[in-house]
Amino acid sequence: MRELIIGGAQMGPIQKADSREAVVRRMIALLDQAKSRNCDVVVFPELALTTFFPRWYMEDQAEVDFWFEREMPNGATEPLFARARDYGIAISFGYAELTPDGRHFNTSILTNRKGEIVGKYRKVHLPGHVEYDTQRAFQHLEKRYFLPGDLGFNVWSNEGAVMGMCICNDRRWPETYRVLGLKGVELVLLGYNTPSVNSQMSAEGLEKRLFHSQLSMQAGAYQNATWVVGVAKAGVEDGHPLMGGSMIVDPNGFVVAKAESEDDELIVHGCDMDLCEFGKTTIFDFARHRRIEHYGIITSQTGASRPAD
Ligand code: CDV
Repeated sequence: MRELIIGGAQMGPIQKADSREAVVRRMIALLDQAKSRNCDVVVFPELALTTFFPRWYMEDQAEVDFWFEREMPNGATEPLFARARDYGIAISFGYAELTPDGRHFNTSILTNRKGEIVGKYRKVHLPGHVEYDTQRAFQHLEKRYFLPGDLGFNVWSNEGAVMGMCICNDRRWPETYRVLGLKGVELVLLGYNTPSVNSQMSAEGLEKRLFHSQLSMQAGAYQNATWVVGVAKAGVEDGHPLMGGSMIVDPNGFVVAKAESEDDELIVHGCDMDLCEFGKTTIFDFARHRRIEHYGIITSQTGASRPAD
């Protein structure tokens, strides 16, 4: 048995006016709870330090850059790293990254129990659009503010498990989990900010949004025999509702812990990494069963082609 007690630290809304320091105080309070429940690893949401700013259309690059971190840790986040280090808890959280050479990414990091950053991931599947879209109920401008991630889907041997990360929209793509699965992942850590209503279809509301999120994570977990921890930033940010539904999914695809609120809430489960072994050595023993001679189209083609009528 290789048990890690995992905490999913769902966060309630962050308003535009909230400072990084105030948000970090909330993250530390969640870490305090995690310590009292003996957590080994705590996962925070995508863009955990700020409001989900890609909903706002901005033309002034200085205004955009306000939402980005130039280094990690930095003055605002150092207290979070210090508390995690004191507690001996590994953490993962998302933030907007501005590199020294001026590139912008939607990023997440992973630390070990000593508070050292051992892994970095930059979001690959950026949803949304580049220009203001009058057809949408609200904007989703990730394609305007971020570059697609350039680091690929990696895993790290960390604190006794093979850990990988992805971010929000990545969780809907089977390619994400399969690449991680091919690298032996046992624990996928991901955060998300998912609007409660589809900006392009008002009939797609909370129930369907929660269903799609859960469906994606359950499928990814089962088909790759891995634990998946998905953590929301939820609630109403400056009038814009984000769904909750943070959950921990086991390597059989079962949900073993789930958030009930749309606020700061810690979900906890003792996750045995050895539970991954059965699926990885039987039905999803990739070495024995995958037929790569038929999969080439997956990496050579993006859009779907249809047969001629
Ligand atoms: N932050 C996200 O990536 N959100 C998307 C929304 C736009 C669908 C998601 O996949 O949840």
